[in-house]
Amino acid sequence: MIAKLDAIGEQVLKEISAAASLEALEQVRVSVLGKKGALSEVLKGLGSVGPEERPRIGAAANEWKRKIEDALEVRKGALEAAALDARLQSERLDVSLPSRLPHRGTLHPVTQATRRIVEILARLGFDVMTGPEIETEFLNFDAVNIPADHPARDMQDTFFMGPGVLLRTHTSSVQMRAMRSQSWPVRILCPGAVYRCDSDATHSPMFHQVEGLWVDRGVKMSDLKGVLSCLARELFGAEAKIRLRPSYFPFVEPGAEVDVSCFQCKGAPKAGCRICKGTGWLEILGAGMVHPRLLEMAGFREPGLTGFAFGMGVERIAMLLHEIPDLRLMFQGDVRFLKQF
Ligand code: 2U9
Repeated sequence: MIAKLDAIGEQVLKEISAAASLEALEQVRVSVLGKKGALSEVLKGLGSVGPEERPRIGAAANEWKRKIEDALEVRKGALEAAALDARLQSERLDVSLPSRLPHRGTLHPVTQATRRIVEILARLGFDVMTGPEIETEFLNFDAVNIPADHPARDMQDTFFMGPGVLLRTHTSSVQMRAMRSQSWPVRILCPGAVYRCDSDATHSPMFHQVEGLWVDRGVKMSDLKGVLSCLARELFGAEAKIRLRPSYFPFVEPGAEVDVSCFQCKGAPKAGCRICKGTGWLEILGAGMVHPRLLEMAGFREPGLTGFAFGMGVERIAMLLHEIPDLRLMFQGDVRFLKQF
């Protein structure tokens, strides 16, 4: 019986060291130590052995059981370590690979154009002022010479928020706030969003303006022309010229629409020019000498005080600068469009 035990033991130790996986090892364990395992079967036959033999055989069986359990434990540890090694190898990371760069945003063309206009005019001494987008009807209309029932109110379809309160239709209200809260001279720029109930290929219910105002003793139309030519040259190139065409804006008298020479045609208008449509000129803003009624509304009564003002739509300027064909592209937030600027 001892010889049988030894044969089983030796065989099992070989099988243990040959087991190539944890599952195979478990099968070996069950085949020898399980209820119907080889060692258990031998021990079941112990009853037929004489009492003097039994302790010796029992001790030998226990000895083999212990040896087998130790061998199983050692092999299990080795197989687990090998499995861990294989996993680490397969999940190996190359920590020296460069990381993915975060997507870099760009400034919206309207923001870029606003900043450029402000930067140019700030060099001429204009200070930037901002004000509320929700405005009183008084400051948006009455105080800038657009009284109730005046046809000019129809030029700007208005979003009313409540009686006497509206979304500003221009930043003129900020210019008026500035004049009413400070003394002359005033030399300011008012950039910001404005709202008009209007929407098609060339109009948006929200757009951006930059308005400028210079009030001092003896400010003349020629000062206006000088400031605007400088702005045009800086924005559109050193050869850019401007021209003024008489026009009506309630805030100014006289008023003018201002054109810049086409930067594509460069002084020699071409019939098929896609930018100026062959006219040689591009309308960029409106301007004029501040209406005496506005100076009065601001409480500026000093004799000899005059001023000029101008206003422009920034989307229009950005569209001209970048040859953007449709205003609506400005408001769609399409990254494929925005990342071009
Ligand atoms: C005060 C005094 C004068 C602002 C002015 C314009 C002419 C003008 C338009 C251009 C295109 C608006 O964006 S647009 O639709 N603006 O033509 N704006 S003079 O004059 C002022 C404003 C406030 C106190």
